[in-house]
Amino acid sequence: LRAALERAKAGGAPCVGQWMEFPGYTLAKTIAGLGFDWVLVDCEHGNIADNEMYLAIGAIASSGVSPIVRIPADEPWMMKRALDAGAHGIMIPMCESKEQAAKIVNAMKYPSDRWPQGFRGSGAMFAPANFNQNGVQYQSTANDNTIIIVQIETRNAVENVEEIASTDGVDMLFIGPNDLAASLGYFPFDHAKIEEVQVATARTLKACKDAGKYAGHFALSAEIAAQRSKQGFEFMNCGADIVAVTAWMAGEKAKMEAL
Ligand code: 3PY
Repeated sequence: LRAALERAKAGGAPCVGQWMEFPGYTLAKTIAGLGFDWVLVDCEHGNIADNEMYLAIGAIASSGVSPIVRIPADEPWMMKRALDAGAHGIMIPMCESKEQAAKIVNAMKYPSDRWPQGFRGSGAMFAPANFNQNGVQYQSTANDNTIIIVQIETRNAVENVEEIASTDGVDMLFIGPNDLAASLGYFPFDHAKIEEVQVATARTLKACKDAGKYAGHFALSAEIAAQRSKQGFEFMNCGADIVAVTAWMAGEKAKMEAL
């Protein structure tokens, strides 16, 4: 995942993925088989319980694609479950301060000289296989290999965004535009048209660039993803399974009705 992010940062193709809201090994395998850089398993808003998260991660990683898990909340035990299952990256919703970001980082780092405050527990039984490593290799490289993504999606987060971006160990700030719009007092789905949301978005992007961190943005189509890539974001999805299913099926239904 880091290599794909570095490619994007160097001006190459953006680091692009898809969003999974449905559970299912075969679904994860099918999406990953399309050849994205990553597939995100959404345990915040998706219908994906713990065991299904394990299955999806295995399906994605075995296709040579990076599994990322969005956990439901900033809880160290949830980070541990997703890391131990073999996630290559973890996304944490609603990060609002440098203190919170630092706590998140410490929860995801094994204690080491570099990370003396790290408190991730040893015992990743299944993660090594999802990195094509043995247990020793995994434990000695996980601190460097695992990408930590915090979401910027509230007014408080934007007010503290430079400090959050400067937090050691945070790899990426990822804008959740719907929550951000809601937090700023607007209707979520209109975010692209709202000046205040776009000002907050630009401020977040600049904070990432100034701190040398990756910048990510949620996108539900290739058109939106391309706009964000042009703006300077390195990482974005270009859809979600639930959107693909409903949009395509509704379209076919409409065509049948028009016959
Ligand atoms: C948002 O748009 O708020 C997100 O977090 C994307 O799911």
